[in-house]
Amino acid sequence: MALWGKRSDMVVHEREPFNAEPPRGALGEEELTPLDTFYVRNHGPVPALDPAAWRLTVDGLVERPLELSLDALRERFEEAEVVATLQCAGNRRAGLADVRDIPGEDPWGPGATSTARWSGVRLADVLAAAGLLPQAAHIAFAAPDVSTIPDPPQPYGGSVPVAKACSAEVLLAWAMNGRPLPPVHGAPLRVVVPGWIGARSVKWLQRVTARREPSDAYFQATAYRLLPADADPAHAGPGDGISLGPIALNCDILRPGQQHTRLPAGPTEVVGYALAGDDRTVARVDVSLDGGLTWTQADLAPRPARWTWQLWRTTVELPPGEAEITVRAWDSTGATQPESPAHLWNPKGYANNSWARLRLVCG
Ligand code: MTE
Ligand code: MO
Repeated sequence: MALWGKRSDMVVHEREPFNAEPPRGALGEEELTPLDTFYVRNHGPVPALDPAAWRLTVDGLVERPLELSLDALRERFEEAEVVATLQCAGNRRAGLADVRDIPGEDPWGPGATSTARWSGVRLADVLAAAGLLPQAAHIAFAAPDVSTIPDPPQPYGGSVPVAKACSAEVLLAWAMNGRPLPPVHGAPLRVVVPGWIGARSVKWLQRVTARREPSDAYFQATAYRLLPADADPAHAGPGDGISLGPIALNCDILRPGQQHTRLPAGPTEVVGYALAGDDRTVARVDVSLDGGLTWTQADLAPRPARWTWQLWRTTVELPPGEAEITVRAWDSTGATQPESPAHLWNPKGYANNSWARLRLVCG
């Protein structure tokens, strides 16, 4: 059965709250991810908000607190559009869970990554209208959905530093791929923070608060932080670990589809994505058939827009027997991805950007 308007072959990690990613192959078809294919990451039930009664509060370190209806947002501010890829910090967690168990977190594959054309207004314009005060260093976002996993249950929220919040690319979006924002993606209004972990793109936005400090919402202060490998996440408190912000350089293989697929030996087309965080770009994608001893370069498609992933493709000659395709990307600073998930393992399973590997049986 199609849930929340999604395609029937979504990999559903949880039904309530709904969490699902598209199957690998589905992502590589198009540069913009269709609405029925775009991944969904929810920490609590989807709130039912009445768009007519809904208001956005803008408060904190501003000269003029605002309360804006959707009509007021549309009338007072210039409409803006950004094509951007969202990626969850839990993307590819399955590769970390293979190294060591990660209790309580879903084993996402490479599909917690999707790209859309977002439209709405610039957060910078709304903050300017409210008169952002110079003491403001962080912009916090609050939403009404509540996650019952932490004890006590916690409403969703997060923040980004003022410099990112006031950049031209950060939107308050009411549309996705030219369609009204679907309820499961945050209707009536969500934040879109291109280049940063998906967790900062707060859905069902109700309040924007300018602060001196980052948000103290659970999902900013305690979750989405990189704990040391020997930490016990059940006892992690606010401020422990490293706060995740800009996403890490990453790539994965989207076709041929599944691990351990049987394929004829010989020339085979391999397709995947690569994505660099924040102000970096993907410079090169390398492919290896010998576990990384020697590499050839994949053809990198032009980046569809400033804040998006890039698809890449190459043809490899698969030998008979067992084969393993290994892929890594390089970014515009000359950095590349770490080889092994074993060295990245962390108790909540975030930010797995180790080399992508696909094992096949050929012949
Ligand atoms: N916003 C709210 N209010 N509640 C949430 O659970 N999940 C976050 C973010 N915004 C979340 C949220 C996370 S972790 C991610 S990765 C993205 O939304 C996912 O956006 P999507 O479901 O539209 O793909
Ligand atoms: Mo996420």
